[in-house]
Amino acid sequence: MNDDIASPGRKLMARLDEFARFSDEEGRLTRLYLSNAHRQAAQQYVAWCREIGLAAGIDASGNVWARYEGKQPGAPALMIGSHIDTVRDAGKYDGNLGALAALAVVEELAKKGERLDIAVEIVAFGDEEGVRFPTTLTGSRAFAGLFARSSLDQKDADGISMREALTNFGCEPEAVATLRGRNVAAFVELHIEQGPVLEAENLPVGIVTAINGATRFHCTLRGLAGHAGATPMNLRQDALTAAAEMILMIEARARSENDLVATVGRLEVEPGAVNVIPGEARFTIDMRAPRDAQRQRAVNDIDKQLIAIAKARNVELISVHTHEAGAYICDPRIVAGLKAAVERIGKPARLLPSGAGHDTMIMGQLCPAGMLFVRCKGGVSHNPLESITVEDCEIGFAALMEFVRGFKAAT
Ligand code: HGY
Ligand code: MN
Ligand code: MN
Repeated sequence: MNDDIASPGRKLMARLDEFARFSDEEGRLTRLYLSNAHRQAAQQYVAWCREIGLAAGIDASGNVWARYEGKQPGAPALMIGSHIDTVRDAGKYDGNLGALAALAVVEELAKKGERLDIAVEIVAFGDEEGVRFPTTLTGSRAFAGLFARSSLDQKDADGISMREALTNFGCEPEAVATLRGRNVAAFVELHIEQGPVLEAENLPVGIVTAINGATRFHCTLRGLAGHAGATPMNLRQDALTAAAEMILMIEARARSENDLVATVGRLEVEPGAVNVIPGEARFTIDMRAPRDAQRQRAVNDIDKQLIAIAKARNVELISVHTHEAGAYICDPRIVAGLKAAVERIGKPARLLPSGAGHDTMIMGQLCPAGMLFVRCKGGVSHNPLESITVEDCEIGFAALMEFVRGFKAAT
């Protein structure tokens, strides 16, 4: 393996370390959509693009986008990239690896003065995780012309609307819905696997066949706050114990079928005093499955059982579906192209599905799309322990580079 620090894989790892300092929180990596950390990271990405002669810009939804022309100006583009927003207390590879790898690909081409039959466009999407606002995949939805204008009115935990946040970021909110990218022949995303399969089979990279669909809910339970000592158990309207029964029901429903997963990632309880019966509880549900019918059946079952438990416990339930993304079957031509590229660099080409959601599932509505996975240690992600080796980073980059060089736009 090339030990030269200038090797693209090593340089990419160094850049990922540098990029991780752009955070909204001291001592841990949290980079939310349209935050200061997002602004700093986006500006750094633009600066790195300009260093290699790319005219990069930040679009109306906060994505950074740049184009490296092919042999003929105006040629159809292969778009590569990923997201640069993160979850709270994140690892530094989820999303950022693919966004910076895309930059590294163009950097490699520019360094060699290499021009392809296609143009290469690179993108750093500003919001994929959907941590700040209830909706998610905002950057790629905007780029794919699938942005719902109503999302502009969604508010974050501080009551700031997406519209205000976009304006404060220097973007034009009303332009987001009309952002649709054009002349994109295909989209490919390099991303960490965020699961255990490649490591278990001792493989550095994999090719994604399909991406799980997802439904997110936000549930609010309103009971009656009361005295912890003076209120008999049979006269309580305890919002937290109602939430607890619902959360265990959700887990049991997900456990009842293969491939179905459900997570309650956030739970808030009011008023939160040791001697007060909780009057209000709020929690989120995230449900995923590889087949939309399977997920929809589970969502319908859970909707019904939430209502039944709320009724039995005499609490008010407000349940809102805040996000819906259908499962995406990666384009067979892209899958075949990625498989051939991995084999050309001499690595086994393992095909596997993605349990995690990605911008690719949205970009796949605009153009043929696919993904390359890189092994991550223990399959751990959405966690500061997330890590990849420089060797696997090098292999992931080489496979992406090989795909880009070999890509032919469908005529
Ligand atoms: O939640 C997901 O699947 C992705 O990491 N946003
Ligand atoms: Mn991601
Ligand atoms: Mn993620």
